[in-house]
Amino acid sequence: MNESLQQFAAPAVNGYGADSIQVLEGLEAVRKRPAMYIGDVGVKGLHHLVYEVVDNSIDEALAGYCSHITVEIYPDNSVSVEDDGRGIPTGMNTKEKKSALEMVMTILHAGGKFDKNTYKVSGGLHGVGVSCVNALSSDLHVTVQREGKIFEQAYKIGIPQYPVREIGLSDKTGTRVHFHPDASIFITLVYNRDILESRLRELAYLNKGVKIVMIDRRETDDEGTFYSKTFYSQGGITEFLEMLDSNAARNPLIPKPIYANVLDTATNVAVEVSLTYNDSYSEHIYSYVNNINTIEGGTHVAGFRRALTRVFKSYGDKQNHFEKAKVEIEGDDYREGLSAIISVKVPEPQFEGQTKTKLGNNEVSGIVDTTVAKVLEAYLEENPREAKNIIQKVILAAQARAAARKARELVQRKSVLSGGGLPGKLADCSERNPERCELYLVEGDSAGGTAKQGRDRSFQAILPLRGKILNVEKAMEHRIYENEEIRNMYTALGVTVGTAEDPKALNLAKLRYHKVIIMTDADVDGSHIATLILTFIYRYMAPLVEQGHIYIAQPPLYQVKKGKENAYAWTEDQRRLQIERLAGGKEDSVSVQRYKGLGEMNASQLWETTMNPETRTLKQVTIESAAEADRIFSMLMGDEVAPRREFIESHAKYARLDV
Ligand code: 0RA
Repeated sequence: MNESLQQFAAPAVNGYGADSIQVLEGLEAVRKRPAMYIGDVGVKGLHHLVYEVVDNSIDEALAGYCSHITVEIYPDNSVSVEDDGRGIPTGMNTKEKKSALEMVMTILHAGGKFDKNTYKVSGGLHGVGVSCVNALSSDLHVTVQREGKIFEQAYKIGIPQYPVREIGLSDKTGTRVHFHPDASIFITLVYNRDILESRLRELAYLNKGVKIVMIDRRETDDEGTFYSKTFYSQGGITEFLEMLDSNAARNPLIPKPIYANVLDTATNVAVEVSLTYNDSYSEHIYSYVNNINTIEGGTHVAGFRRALTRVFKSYGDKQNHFEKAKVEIEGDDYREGLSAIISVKVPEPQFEGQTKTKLGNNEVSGIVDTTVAKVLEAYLEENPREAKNIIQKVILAAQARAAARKARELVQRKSVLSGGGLPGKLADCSERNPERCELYLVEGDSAGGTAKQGRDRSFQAILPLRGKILNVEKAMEHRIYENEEIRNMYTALGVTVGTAEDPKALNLAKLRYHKVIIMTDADVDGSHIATLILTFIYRYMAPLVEQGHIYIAQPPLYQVKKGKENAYAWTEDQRRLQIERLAGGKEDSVSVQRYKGLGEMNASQLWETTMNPETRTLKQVTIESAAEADRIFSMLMGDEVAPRREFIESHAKYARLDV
């Protein structure tokens, strides 16, 4: 992985001077520390390569020159991205004595130098542009159609194999990049179509009018046609919002979302907002900056909230609605049942925060505030019936909040009064140092029983959860604090709600376990339960996720046995390999047991495969994976939770916990 580029460079860059040494140093930096540029070298980084190239095409679309993008996955897991934009410029740069195309493909950050006056979605989060993809590809081939001609250049680990050359004539324009991720860099090379599709779908909604076609050449139907899907939205974020709410079975309180779309000419900041109210009890604000999901929010979200609160407060006060209802309204009350998408395009975004997904640009806050306030005021003025529906919802929220506070206080008092009395169902461990303690959240009493027998009781505690825990998406807040399983989780964890500064903040000072491991069956029901638990934790105990305390256990799917020898498999491939190993591939001389549930394993099997830190695999849930899963699946998939869990797991950081 760290081969010196110079070593390969000599024959390929013959005749190049000092500049090319700099280029090589740049590319070598990317190959030495790929994670710095694309996040990681696992599933996530692999997919990031595609986003990086697609983002460049999206930039062309935002500049107004591109309307079609085609992404193809090939059987060798190489990927091509083709667009009908202007094509990367191919002319010679007199100073560098190189084609602009070669510079864009080989110099970090070179892309922007040719085309300044547009937003760049590319180069956003980790991005350094397509040159970074080039550096991390064993082979890359680019074709440009421009000025009546077709040009090409090929590279290996970023190094040009020949100067840019003309290979034909064309009356079209556009760019096609075909790359093979480098096997010596990436842990995995297999593209997951679902992950790519959810991003492409999102991009189509965020950039209305752009048609994105995805072709998977690894799969054909009976007629030999490749799998393909088209993502296209005319309605943009409004359609996105309606789809999210309807998939999550949230019913709108107003017939059409309220929509704003404004370009601030002084700063070139573009604001697009769509918002609606529904009959749910939670708030769903999805925010984007240059097509990047800003899960930590930032100035655009702050401006949006401020405008919303101010306009509704002033409207409700003016009409004496709040006075009549005799309730004190707080900021949160204006956002119960709110669903909104805020998408801003900012020329030079400043990203802050733990995951670098929080917008810092101060000027954006005022621009969003003004835009939203103006549209909202006009809407309330012109739609009194809808306005009344929303105000009534706000009043109900305020009343429910008072009830929730009482329930929350009950939770707190209980744990104080009972002197930290632990739930009866908890089988605690003997170790008292939280750093060494683990809590398994296990579905059902029977699996809980097996886990209790199988565990190492010195440091592993078991909390069985009964059946399906409350769906926090659909329940009012006070019901959540009243729910027994949820209360058990708070008490077992030693976590309370409310600090001196914030009555809703999570107090982790007395956290009793540093690893909280969700262990459920690997079937649909188990997935549902794992997802409900995760949704609850994400929405009510996010700091636990942020601080890396949440994990998902990985029970095996198969046991392969021959005589006294016995092995476990987590995937089909592993199952085949084990049969091969134990019996030379003959499935009938071996016994293969398919585990459907944790209950089918005995205590020692469960320990050996799933709980023993020496042999188990755990997946750590990161805040990005939790937020992304929440965003994509509470919504895109509605009640279908199996793919949701699969998504969380594929995005969760792989953690082998002998560390
Ligand atoms: C630099 C300048 C121009 C376009 C591009 C880059 C460009 C890059 C990519 C990457 C994938 N597709 C792309 N399409 C365009 C502007 C060219 C001009 O002014 O004609």
